[in-house]
Amino acid sequence: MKKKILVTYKIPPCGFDELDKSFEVIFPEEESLSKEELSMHLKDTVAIVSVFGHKLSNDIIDQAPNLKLIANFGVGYDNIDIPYVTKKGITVTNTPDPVTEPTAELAMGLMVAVSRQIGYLNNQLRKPGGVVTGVMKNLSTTLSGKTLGIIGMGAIGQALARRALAFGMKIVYHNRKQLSAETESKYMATKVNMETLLRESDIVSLNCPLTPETKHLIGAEAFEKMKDSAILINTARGPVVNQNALIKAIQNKLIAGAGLDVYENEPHIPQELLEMDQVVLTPHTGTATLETREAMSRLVSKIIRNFFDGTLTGYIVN
Ligand code: 8YV
Repeated sequence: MKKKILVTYKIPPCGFDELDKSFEVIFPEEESLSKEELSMHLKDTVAIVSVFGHKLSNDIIDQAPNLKLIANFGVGYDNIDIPYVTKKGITVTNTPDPVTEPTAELAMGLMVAVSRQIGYLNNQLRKPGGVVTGVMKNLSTTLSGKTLGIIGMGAIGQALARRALAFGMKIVYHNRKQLSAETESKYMATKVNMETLLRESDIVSLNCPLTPETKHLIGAEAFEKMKDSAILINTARGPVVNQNALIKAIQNKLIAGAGLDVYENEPHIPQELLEMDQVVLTPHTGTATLETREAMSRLVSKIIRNFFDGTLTGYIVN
């Protein structure tokens, strides 16, 4: 019997044909593997490819006594109960490299779209009556010369800083670790405490993982500290922000707007957000480009190959 690799959700097949012939790779025919398909294969499964947005339940893990590897298709792995699988001796990996640039690109896009009212004006123009033009109408805010506060200065935070620098922005950041002097000077970035970041930033961008420490990191208290002209950008994880507090903060004009790619209960987006002119929304598409999806597949399949031939270096998160 061949050892099985279960790809739980539809992803490009790139790279999987290079896996040793001793493996059988099971891809879903539809969007995802059904419960029945999972149960049929789990006994002989040595690796599972998991996808964000779909919790990999411990019940599935328990049905796979030979499972050695969970290769997550994505950088964030809060869809997996890491302490539980670690106790079972299962290795978990992620795919940080290919997601860095497209996620930073979307964060930059949301910053421009909210501050220059691209979303709002685009919507208005299509309505009967459209937009009234005039020199002192449709005024928005320029990013050049403004301060961007980046919370989480890992690879994605740094890729965003590089873009913001090109837009003429000043960069402050908050991060668990201090960056090297060389990295700080590359982005002309200054480490500040959370309070200073919230008070001084014109744009606050979340680029940190979701952990027990970052859950609801941005809530009512944070919005009180932010400038009333500030914009919040979230391309990280929805629960880093207290969504109800965000809605109230925008309604009460504590901040000026938001650009969001992630939500507290995905794929649900609250009606209040959908109706706000000061908000630009995308449905968790930070990495949703064809090139990125293919690169993620190539990396995930390479990780599986290297794990089983004993040459894997890096990518292990537990
Ligand atoms: C998703 C992401 O994994 O990398 C991450 O952490 O959130 C995304 O890239 C991807 O969209 C698949 O669901």
